[in-house]
Amino acid sequence: MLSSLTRRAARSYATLKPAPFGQPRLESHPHLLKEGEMTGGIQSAEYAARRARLVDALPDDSIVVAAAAPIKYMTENIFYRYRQNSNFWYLTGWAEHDAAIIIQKSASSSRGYKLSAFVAPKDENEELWDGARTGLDAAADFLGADEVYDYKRFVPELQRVLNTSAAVTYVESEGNRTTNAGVPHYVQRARDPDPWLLEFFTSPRTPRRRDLKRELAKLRVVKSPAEQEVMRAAADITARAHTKTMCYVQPGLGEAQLEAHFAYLCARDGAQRPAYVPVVASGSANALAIHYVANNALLESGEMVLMDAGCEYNGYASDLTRTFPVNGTFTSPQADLYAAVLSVQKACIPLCTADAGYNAHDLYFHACRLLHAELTRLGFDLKEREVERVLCPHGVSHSVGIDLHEPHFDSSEKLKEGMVITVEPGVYVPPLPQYPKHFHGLGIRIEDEVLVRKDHSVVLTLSAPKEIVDVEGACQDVLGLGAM
Ligand SMILES: [Mn+2]
Repeated sequence: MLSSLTRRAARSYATLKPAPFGQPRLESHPHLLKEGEMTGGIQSAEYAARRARLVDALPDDSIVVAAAAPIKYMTENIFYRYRQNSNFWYLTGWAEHDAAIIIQKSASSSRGYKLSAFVAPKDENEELWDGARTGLDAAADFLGADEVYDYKRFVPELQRVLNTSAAVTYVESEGNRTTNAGVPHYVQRARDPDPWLLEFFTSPRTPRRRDLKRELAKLRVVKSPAEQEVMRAAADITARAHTKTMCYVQPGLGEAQLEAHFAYLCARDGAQRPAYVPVVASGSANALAIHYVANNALLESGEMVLMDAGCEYNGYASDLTRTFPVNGTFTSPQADLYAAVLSVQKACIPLCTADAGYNAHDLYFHACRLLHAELTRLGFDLKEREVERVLCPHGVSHSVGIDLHEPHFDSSEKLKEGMVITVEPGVYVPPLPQYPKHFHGLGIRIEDEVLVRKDHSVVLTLSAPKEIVDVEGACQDVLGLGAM
């Protein structure tokens, strides 16, 4: 049901294009959303349930602060396509920037917490430039907030709340590999934040400040049934685009063309963006670099191409790697090495169940042990742990979700029902004299996304071929599927 407010807004804007809100809504985008959904595939009620579960797990009177990501700029005033902060998205489904929430756990509230939201107000002039905003009135309804304020009031209100309460406060420590954790962007941009607020965020030991990211990681690692369905759809789009890219591959094309072809197919099927910069690595120099993303070499007959690429769909990432022959047929050393990696990958997938009792570490060591045996069979003379040190130097599993690599994934925690993880053994043979010469320069990785169930595992990326005969068949397009 729509509240009268939403209905009124929808009615008064019904004839207007663009849509009346700052993100797709059933009223304006019935092709993207169903009744009750806040974002594609996820109900408003689920967002409320996530907040309630978070609050339940925290001490009495805790405060939670989460904010939208800032716009990022490529150059002076040229912005990148906006992507919402993952945790803010998880808690709200709100797609606009200049937004934040403060959640106060409170026994006196009937739902156990009070939710204050801060969003950009409607502004005819600015909306003329930047497109529609949802505004305060509709935000109260969409977010189920107790109070909604102009985003300008966020930092002053945060100061007031922190000043008047001694409760433990959960905030996201901003920063990543390139920026040190520290003062969040909203405090940096505020007019004159109180010096103690800067201190609150920068002091390394504030007993009152705790990391929201860690708390949410515990919830995010297990996917709800609705999340599983969105992730299945994301994986489907990605797997289909991989298959079609195999149909498209031929000598003389460039890695860049495969990347573009893949990106086009994902976008056409509804994905909003690539989940990461894809690896499209042909030939030895490229495939041996795990994070090769230059993607600017020409594909030569007789080589393989390793493509690690996935889309983001309705806020969830997908992750898939296939290695396939440029001319449609593996050479016999390529096929031998491919079969070795494939047998390891297939042996690991059934272990991704709650009942098996494995964690991601165990899976990695199990995969390395199997790979050691497979490679020995192929004539490699391997020292102990040489697979881990040289031939497969990366882990074989990580958690996937809103982020491609979900934060704070504990690889020593037993796999639980509802987790989505990757299984991605690889082998990369450097041209060293101790390895059989015919394998020199071959790099192969086979990666699927797996949903963990109690007593079985579900491969979400199922439709991308991985058996040799199927991969070759797709590259030769024997079924006449066509590259589109
Ligand atoms: Mn991966």
